[in-house]
Amino acid sequence: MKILSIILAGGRGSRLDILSEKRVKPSVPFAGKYRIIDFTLSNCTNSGLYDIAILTQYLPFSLNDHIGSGKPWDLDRRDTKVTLLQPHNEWYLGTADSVKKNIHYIEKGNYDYVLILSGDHIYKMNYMKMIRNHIENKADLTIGCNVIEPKDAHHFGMMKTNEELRIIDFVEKPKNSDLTLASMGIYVFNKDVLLNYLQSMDEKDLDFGKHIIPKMVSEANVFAYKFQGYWKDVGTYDAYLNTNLGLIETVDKIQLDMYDPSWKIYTRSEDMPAVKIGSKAKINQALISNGSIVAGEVKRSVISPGVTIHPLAKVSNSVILNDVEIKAGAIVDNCIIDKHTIIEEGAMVGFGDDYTPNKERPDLLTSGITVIGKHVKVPKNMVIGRNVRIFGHLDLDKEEENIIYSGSTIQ
Ligand code: ADQ
Ligand code: ADP
Repeated sequence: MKILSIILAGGRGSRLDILSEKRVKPSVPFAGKYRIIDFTLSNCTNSGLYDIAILTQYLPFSLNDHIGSGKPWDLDRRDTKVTLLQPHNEWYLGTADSVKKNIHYIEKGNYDYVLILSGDHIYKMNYMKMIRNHIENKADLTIGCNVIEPKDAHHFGMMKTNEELRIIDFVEKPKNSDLTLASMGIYVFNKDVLLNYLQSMDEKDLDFGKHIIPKMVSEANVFAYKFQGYWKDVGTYDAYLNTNLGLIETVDKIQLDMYDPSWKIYTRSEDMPAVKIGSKAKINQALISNGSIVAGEVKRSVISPGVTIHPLAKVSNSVILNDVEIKAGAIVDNCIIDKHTIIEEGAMVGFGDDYTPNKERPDLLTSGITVIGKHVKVPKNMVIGRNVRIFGHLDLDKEEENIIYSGSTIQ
């Protein structure tokens, strides 16, 4: 039985604008030392699936660099491989279009089944169980699904099944729906059936959810496979911060156990020294990654590799990405700070009780999270309020008052 796993990793992740400005969403760092795609990739290899193609599109540099030869996932042996497929002349349009544009790759591999996955979610799942279920049902297509609240139905492909879990109705992102069974965007196809549909449908923006699945539901054997574990889309800052902070929960409350030796999540790690903790450091509920130095205070936060937190600096309720430096006396609360940023002495970031919604994206940043992009230098004693977004640059001369008010966006 020969199975190709295709990970769709071309999505823009536009609601994480600052974090995905220079990298695709699957490449966004997560849980200290990982990237979002590590979960899907590790699920593949933990399920015994070692033939993987990753479809990339926008900003592939960070992802290419991360995946490399695939060594951390054991994908660089003679009989295992990971291939990054990028568009040549034309951009991919819909999700199925991206697969269609690589049809030659699927054809030449002599596969029986094709597993299509998204590189955007945080979860641990044994795909082999779903593939076995697909074979038992003699299905043409099996869709991984999860139960959600009807109020969230407009984000998902929603389905109705009969008692045997055969899908009898499927609507992509319905405006109003009382259905609760949502597609996870995980598909097992019989290879020939997939190729047939890709070749015979000529929508320019060919999409699985919009075109292929509804058509197949009306004319082929399409089944649902219910996944019952933790499955999270970290596509908004709220979800990103809370899912990261959820990893710190105590054993009785934890929803995603990263310490389970039977289902390890693998990643590419740089060689870095052990974490160093200073004599006056205070650390309470935190993940601290290799190469970091903590001399100040860290509370309820996730700290990526190579971060330095100087004496008397305080970091709370935050996610701090690689190589950030937080200098003496600086305070950081309820923030997401991207790589290589420096918070100078005495600066206060995520400060005050003013939760003014962010002017640019009031729908997305109303929960007080302040987000600072890569390579920003926050000057000494500057005060930055809540719901602030700072893209990659801060023009010091203009900030005469040394204060950035809650709800501001600095491009
Ligand atoms: P969405 O989450 O809206 O719905 P979509 O934006 O189509 O999915 O992206 C799915 C995956 O494909 C993501 O991993 C994304 O990165 C990637 N992707 C998107 N466009 C791409 C392109 N042109 N080339 C390569 N990769 C691309 C889908 C289904 C719903 C289902 C949800 C579950 O359509 O039915 O409920 O996923 O999250
Ligand atoms: P991330 O913050 O996601 O880790 P990095 O900035 O570390 O991304 O970049 C990852 C890799 O991509 C590095 O090898 C870097 O040199 C390369 N890279 C980033 N941007 C570009 C670009 N515009 N052109 C070419 N390579 C790039």
